[in-house]
Amino acid sequence: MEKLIQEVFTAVVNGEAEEVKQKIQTGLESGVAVEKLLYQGLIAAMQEVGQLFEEGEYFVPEMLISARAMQAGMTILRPVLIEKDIQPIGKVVIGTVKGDLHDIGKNLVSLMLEGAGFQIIDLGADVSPEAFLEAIITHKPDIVGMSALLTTTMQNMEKTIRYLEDHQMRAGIKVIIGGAPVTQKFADAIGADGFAPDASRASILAKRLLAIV
Ligand code: B1M
Repeated sequence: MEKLIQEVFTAVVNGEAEEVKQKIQTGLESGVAVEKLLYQGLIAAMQEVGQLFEEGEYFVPEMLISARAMQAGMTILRPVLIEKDIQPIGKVVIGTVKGDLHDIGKNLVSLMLEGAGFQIIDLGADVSPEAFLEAIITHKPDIVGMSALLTTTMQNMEKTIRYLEDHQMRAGIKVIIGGAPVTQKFADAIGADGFAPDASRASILAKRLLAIV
């Protein structure tokens, strides 16, 4: 059994989506606990991928390929998790802000957050402040994530935060932001709770903000 978990881990790190699916399926059929497959297989592997990225061993393409392999495994695990009512470590509503169609980085952040054990409600790109507000009311997330790739659209992060404040929906929610033109200084200036320069550090930040080690 330990061998199978190790194989899931290795397949995710190596980005072998089909292998991950097969191993997860075999694991479930032979009675391996779904928690083990999730935490010691998929999530531990994505932590390793994040580490390899930080160390400069992996770059964005490798991280994307591993994240997709993790997602392939999740397609098999997700129904079992729902059936067993295994709770995620937190809920994140995420989107690229209004006027901005860049979603590759945001998708990678979503994948890393999912890999860390969060439930993701991905609103896509070109998300208006109104749509963020509606999603917050509907899904009651712990974290709202905003991405922007254009210097013109990063201003919409501030507009969204002000809009949430105006509608008394800012308290109790952590707002994290990122994207190529975004900086920690900008995050501080607009009153976001955190900034991450990449997907790996976004998942570390999200856990830190919810006091999950
Ligand atoms: Co656009 N584009 N683009 N583009 N594009 C840039 C951003 C640009 C820097 C290119 C350039 O001129 N050198 C430039 C912006 C200039 C500026 O504002 N200063 C630019 C421009 C000008 C434009 C258009 C205006 C071009 C035009 O039409 N005249 C137009 C705008 C459309 C719009 O959005 N309204 C446009 C369009 C497009 C495409 C549609 C063709 C395509 C997007 C496809 C898509 O996303 N589905 C595109 C692309 C691909 C790029 C570049 C080449 C690559 C962006 C990317 O995907 N990077 C980009 C140049 C560049 O960045 N080198 C460029 C890879 C991705 C993994 O990185 O998104 O930075 P990134 O995400 C990272 C981190 O930033 C961070 O983690 C991610 C992963 O590690 N991160 C977060 C991101 N979001 C986060 C959220 C977090 C935390 C971390 O918390 C929630």
